[in-house]
This record gives sequence, structure tokens and C-alpha cells, in this order.
Amino acid sequence: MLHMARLFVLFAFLLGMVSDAYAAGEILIGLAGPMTGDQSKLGGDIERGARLAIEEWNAKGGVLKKKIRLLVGDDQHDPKQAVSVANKMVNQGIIGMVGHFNSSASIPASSVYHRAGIPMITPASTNPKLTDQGFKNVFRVCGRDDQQGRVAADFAAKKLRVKKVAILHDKTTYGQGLADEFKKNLSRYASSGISVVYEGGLTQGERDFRGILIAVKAKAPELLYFGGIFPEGGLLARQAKEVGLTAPMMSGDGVIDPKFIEIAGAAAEGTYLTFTPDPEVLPQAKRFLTQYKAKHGNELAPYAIYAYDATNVLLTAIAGARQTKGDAVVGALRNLKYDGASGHIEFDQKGDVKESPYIVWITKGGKFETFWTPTP
Ligand code: ABU
Repeated sequence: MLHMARLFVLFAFLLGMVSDAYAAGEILIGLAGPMTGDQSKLGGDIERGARLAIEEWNAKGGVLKKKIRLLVGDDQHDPKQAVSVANKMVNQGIIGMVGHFNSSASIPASSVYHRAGIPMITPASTNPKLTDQGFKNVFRVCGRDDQQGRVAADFAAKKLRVKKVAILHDKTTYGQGLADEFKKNLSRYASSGISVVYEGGLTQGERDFRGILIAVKAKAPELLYFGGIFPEGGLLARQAKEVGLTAPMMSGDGVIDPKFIEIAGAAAEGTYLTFTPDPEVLPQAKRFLTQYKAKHGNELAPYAIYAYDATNVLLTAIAGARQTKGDAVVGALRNLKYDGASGHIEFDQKGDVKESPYIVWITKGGKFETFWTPTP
């Protein structure tokens, strides 16, 4: 019987039905994100989350009786590099992809996985375009920026009751996209007198935003909204205070990281951030958090839990499909109902999660605290 199974794998390998790695007794899973550079904390977080899931599966024998190996690619949050990493991953025979992290990487890379018929689950790319493209193989376990932007606008209008808002973004797919969603949703409150008094873009990687912040200050906004990631978000918060801009800052899930507080220092205090609820209060997250902290300490890693869930979802689908063929795994993902560490995961027609609750956090005492939950 065993002999027959080996013959089948050899035959399938010769027909190109399985990869070298599969024939060699391994299942290769890809993961990609910014593993080096200014956003490497984020790439590292998702790698640590995925590795934890894989260690647990391998301790129970792997999947389809094969050990799972993670291949990690560094896309440096660059669209071209992301495509290059995706092609390399496909050529190496990955069965599925956990990633990428940045929307500006996930969207171009998704075409590569789509052509290869390989399932891709991002733990963190929130730009709507990713799943709006209609690729059947593309999924995300996080929310979308149209949901996140709406919650931020509701908060600004209903809780803060501000009238004059300045909007800055980092000109990336994610940053500009989130700022646009915030602005679009803010316009629903135009009749109550809310207006955007300044709107502009900055360049990722630059370090001095004082000129732009002085121009923002001249418009006397009551809130500064930023669409972008923590390296620029931290500098903006710090330099805003330096130029005497006293309006509080608000941003999204790309900024909620301890590195933001490290960069901004005391100026981080009072910054509002949209993200999902605190996993510390979710009973289903307890086991993940205990294991993660035992390995990596207590430093907040907002997207590690999503990478853990994305990996578990992918491996559960492979196990359910009882094979590694892309179509079969994608089919299993589309029918999956999975209770993950971050919550219940079930995909809609587009490949988005059916439930993704955004709330508002605040930076207080050098930490992040949950602050406001929208009423349904
Ligand atoms: N969603 C936070 C940052 C990742 C991205 O969507 O680009």
C-alpha cells in the first residue's frame, strides 16, 4: 500500500502535479512582508505569528502527513520587489501564501498567485482593491479600509464633534486609500458643518515634515488625520508638537505599534487609532497570547495574531481538501468556518471576512488603550 502511495507521488511529480518539496515530503507555505528596513517590526510580527501556528501543526504531525516549512520573502513594502518575491515563491513550489503585509505589495503580488492558482491570505492588507479585483484565490483575515475609514469618520463627527479636519497621507495604496475613505465618510456629516481644511501627501522615508505641518497649522484644524504607517506617523506626531500644532492626531492600523510611541515620545499621548478590539479580552485569544508571549515577550504585535489565524486557516483548508491542488484548497477556503484566535473567520464572496469590528484606541501613559466602540 505504502509502495503504491510512493509510486503515485512519483507519477504525480513526473506529471508536474506536485512540487519538488511535496515529493520530498514537505509542504511549503510562503510568507512575505517588509522583513528589513523601517517597517521590519511588522514583517517580523507576522512571521512570528505564522511560525507559531506551523510549530503547532508540525508537533501534531504536519498536514497531509507532511511537515510544513515556511519560506519567508522580504518585499521591503515595495510593489516591484513584492512581484519578484511572489514569482520566486511560486517557482519554489509554495502551496499557499500568508501575506503580503502592505496593500501596495499584496495587490501587485496577488496577480502572480492568481495566475499560478495559489491561495493567498493576507493577515494585514486592508485596501479594498485587493479583494475587489475578483480573484477567487485571494482572501484576507483582517478588515477593510472602507470599514476602518467609516469608523474613524463617525468618531470624529459624533464623539470628538470636530468641525475643521486636516488630512495627510503617505501617498501609498494603503495610506492614501485610508485617508480617502476617511474623507469620503466625513462628507456624510457635511450638513453638520464638518469640513476638510487641509489635504496633502508626504513621501515615505522622509524625516522632516515640519514644513507641511506649519502649513497645516495655519488652517487651525481641530483634528489631524494621517493615513500611513508608524515610521512617518511617529515623526508627524512629534514634529506637530514641535511646530505648535495642538490638534490631536488620528490614524489607523498601520500606526498602532509600540514603535509609534518610541518615535513620537510624549507627543504620542492622546493619538486616536482605529484597530480591532483588544485580544487581551477575547477568551479565544488566550492560548495564542500565552504561547506568543512565552516565546517573544510582552511587546505588542498587533498583526501577529492575524498571521497566526491566516496560517491556521490555510492549513485547515489544505487538510480539509485532502490535497494541495490550488483549486481544491481555494474551494475549501471558500466554505470554511473557523474559530480563530482573533475571532470567527468565514469568507464572503469577495474573500473578505464576514465579521471585522473596528473600534477606536487612544495612546495613554505610553500605551494603547481601547477608547470608543461605535454603536451598530
Ligand atoms: N493595514 C495596515 C497596513 C498594511 C496595508 O494595508 O498596507
